[in-house]
Amino acid sequence: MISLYELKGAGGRYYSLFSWRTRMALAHKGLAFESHPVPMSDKAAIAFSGGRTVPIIRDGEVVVRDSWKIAEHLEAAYPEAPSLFGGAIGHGLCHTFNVWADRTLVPAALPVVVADLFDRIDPVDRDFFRAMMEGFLKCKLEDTVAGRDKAIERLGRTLDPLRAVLKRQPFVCGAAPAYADYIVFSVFQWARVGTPVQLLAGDDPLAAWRERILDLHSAFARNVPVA
Ligand SMILES: N[C@@H](CCC(=O)N[C@@H](CS)C(=O)NCC(=O)O)C(=O)O
Repeated sequence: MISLYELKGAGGRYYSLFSWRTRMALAHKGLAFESHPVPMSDKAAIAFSGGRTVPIIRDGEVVVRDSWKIAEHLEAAYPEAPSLFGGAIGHGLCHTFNVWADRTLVPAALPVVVADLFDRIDPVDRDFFRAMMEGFLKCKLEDTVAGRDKAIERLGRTLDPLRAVLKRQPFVCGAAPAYADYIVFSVFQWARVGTPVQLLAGDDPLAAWRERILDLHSAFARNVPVA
């Protein structure tokens, strides 16, 4: 069975944004996995990977770190299972989309989620998490609360092209979901696990899409501890 190393949250929460991409990719491929939650500050626990971040998978003898590389590994190693990319062009386009999401969507969501998420991480990680996030944000975690409404507006504008797409087709990838859907979903699931703040209005096409993703693979992502 594949082992997935991911972040350990309080109350059994799985709060690693990038690991949600891997979780959904594994579910999409129909691959069983065993979760190994590790505190964010425990770098010794993941030293075998040669890096300092999760997700990491161990698939037999193979260790792969980085959610994008893991998706590529799963697509290459399990070609008979449902495709994540839909061929070579889809693979290249999805890589572009992954970089866009990491550089645009994730930073736009961070100030919305981070203060509440702090209360839901493993308590042993408090100092580590605060130092890292305050380094990214260049402000105290608590200062993000006052600016949250503006940050939600900014995130909404970032999501606007996706909203337009989802008015015309049910999934980011078209008629059926695949990895690009999970890239976007990872941000919403991170928010769902990390904060009670609602990012979307009920009539937003993105809200209906999120419900469709939550229903996938026997409601795999719906039935987890949330904020
Ligand atoms: N590009 C990497 C990013 C991974 C990443 O930043 N993971 C976070 C958790 S979601 C992490 O392990 N952070 C711990 C740290 O930076 O020390 C990927 O896609 O896997």
